[in-house]
Amino acid sequence: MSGDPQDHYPTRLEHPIDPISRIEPTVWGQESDGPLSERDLNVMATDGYLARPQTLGRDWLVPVGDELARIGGHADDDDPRIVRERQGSVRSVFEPHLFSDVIAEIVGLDTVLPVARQLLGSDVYLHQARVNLMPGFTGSGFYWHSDFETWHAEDGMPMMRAVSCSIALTENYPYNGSLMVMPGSHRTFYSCVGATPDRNHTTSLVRQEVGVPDQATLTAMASRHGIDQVTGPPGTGLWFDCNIMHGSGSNITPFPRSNIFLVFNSVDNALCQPFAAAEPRPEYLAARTAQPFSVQSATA
Ligand code: 6CS
Ligand code: FE
Repeated sequence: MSGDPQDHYPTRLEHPIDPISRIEPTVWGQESDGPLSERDLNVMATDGYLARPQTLGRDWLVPVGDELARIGGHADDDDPRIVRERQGSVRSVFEPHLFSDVIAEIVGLDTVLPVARQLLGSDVYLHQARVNLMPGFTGSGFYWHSDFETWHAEDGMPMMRAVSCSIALTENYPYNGSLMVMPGSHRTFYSCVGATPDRNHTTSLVRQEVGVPDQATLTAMASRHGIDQVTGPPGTGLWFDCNIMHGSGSNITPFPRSNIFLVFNSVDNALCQPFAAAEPRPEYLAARTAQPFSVQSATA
């Protein structure tokens, strides 16, 4: 489409191409712009992720846990924002901030919104928000992927200027499906082979099959970057760059793993037409209005 930005990160191709070096910085702001220290900013720039304990203080954990149980328990089957596991349990609920005042309030906390603004060096808005409920015994994981690959291909996100904040509501052990990341992988874009099927999002949120690197590429990436597993107590906020390679295993333990997952995008990185899909995904997966997020807009 004329006027749309150039595609620096071609993907969903017929044939493999070499990895592409990232153009944009990971950290756009400075120490004086917000709560993160110089050291935090350096960790984020180098590793592509940063864990911050007490993103949600102790007082929040019980009310938020109750809220998630309520959201999961009242899931309406006709609502496309509810994504279920194949065996029926609720896996993800999108746009929870629009029907839960508690979740909307969390987005505006001093430990959340100013961090997003500092990392992206601008006003931000919510590109996507969800709660992920990985129950004990039956929770299934997420295969290796870069979020940006999907947001670029299917949502038309032009640049790498987005960051996710995953707030743990339960203890993340090494054995209950906690997140695995490849530190430093965010500085390279690994194009994927295979065209996007129509209405891909109706299956990809349970099991992603296109937009994932092949096994040889993942093997090379893992030997180059290594794999870190992110564990921690409830309330921990994990910030991770939009392009970091990550995934999680399934959860056969009795211990559930649930989190609130907020994706912030810079208002200067508004979506355009998808780069590798016929139609943009629905608004509840990818907001198309880049209005700066403010605490008032959350509670209005
Ligand atoms: O679809 C999304 O927006 C996110 N979910 C998955 C399973 N993969 C890509 C991206 O992280
Ligand atoms: Fe992801």
